[in-house]
Amino acid sequence: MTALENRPTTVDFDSPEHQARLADLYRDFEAVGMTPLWRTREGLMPPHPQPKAVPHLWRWDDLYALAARSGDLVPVGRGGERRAIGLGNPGLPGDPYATPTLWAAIQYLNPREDAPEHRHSQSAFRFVLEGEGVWTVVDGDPVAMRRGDLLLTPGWHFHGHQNVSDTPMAWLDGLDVPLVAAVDQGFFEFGPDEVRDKRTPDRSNSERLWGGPGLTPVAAVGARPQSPLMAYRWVHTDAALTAQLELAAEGVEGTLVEPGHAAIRFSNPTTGGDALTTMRTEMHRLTAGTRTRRSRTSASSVWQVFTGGGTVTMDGEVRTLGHGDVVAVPAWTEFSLQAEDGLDLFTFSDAPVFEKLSLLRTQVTEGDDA
Ligand code: GTQ
Ligand code: FE2
Repeated sequence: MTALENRPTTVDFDSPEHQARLADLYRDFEAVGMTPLWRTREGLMPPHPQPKAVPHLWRWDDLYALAARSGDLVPVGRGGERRAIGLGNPGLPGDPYATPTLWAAIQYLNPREDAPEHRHSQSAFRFVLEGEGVWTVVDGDPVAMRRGDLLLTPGWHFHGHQNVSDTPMAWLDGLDVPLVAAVDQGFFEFGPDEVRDKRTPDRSNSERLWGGPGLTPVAAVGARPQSPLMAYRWVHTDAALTAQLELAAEGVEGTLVEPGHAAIRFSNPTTGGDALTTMRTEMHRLTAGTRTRRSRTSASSVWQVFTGGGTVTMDGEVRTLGHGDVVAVPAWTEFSLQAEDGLDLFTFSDAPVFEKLSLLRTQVTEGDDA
């Protein structure tokens, strides 16, 4: 007799005998590491993202004051490598991560202090809210760090930082640390203990080679996954944003610039795509009184106010924004910005990862509930 023929034609699912056999089955599933989908589907396949991370805001005054205190108390050296303090999302307790994919930290260097060279598979950038006097040396190329600049350290490039000035300097670091950890792709190597190149040029070699607008060196033609340009200077960013707003105000057709909202993306000059493979970096400018439409995206992001003030609304909750404040925006959070006077913001996100995987979704919700 086959098992099929042996099967009862009617099953009484409520019978104590059936319930006992079912309990045995679930126990035996567990013993061999099997999990039935019918008992877990809603956790595994929710209708939309349900992040553990929560919308959160850190005040610059708190970040800077605490970083400065660590400057008095904690040396920088081999092992710890950096005086960088990660911003931990309260929805991700135990992990110093701003979102499940993004590390955001304030890094602080005292006058005449060096942070030793190393390299890692994680990609990094620095955004400078204020100050100057530090050069970050990327694969032997000293790159000046000044207010409003974005400096790249793509994955596996050696880098160390040196403060050659008589004042401390602090900046925002962004890395893909949590993403790389989650997928077991972390590699790390020490470099020389001393930063190798003590020169402090105004322009890095990477800018001399790649810094002409739309000008590709013919000897280096060809797509590269990561940007070969290590510095995006505030004079250029500022001029581009100003020009966008002027064009929009003049009513010039075909610019696609939204009135009152200019934005630039820091791009890889060899492809036109994102400067880094795992993180999107942008600068936004809202004119006084401008409010962005409410929207959500499956990317998670971090924002830092560069200049000006206003408010951010996340899932209906309004928070004021001031100089240097940092905001974490989890996936699928309904988000909008409002400028009071003018508002310049730097932002980074994990969007390029999900774009490449055909997972990225974005939705304008403004009007849905109006
Ligand atoms: O500056 O090299 O915030 O390696 C975290 C890890 C900064 C850095 C961080 C790092 C760095
Ligand atoms: Fe590093």
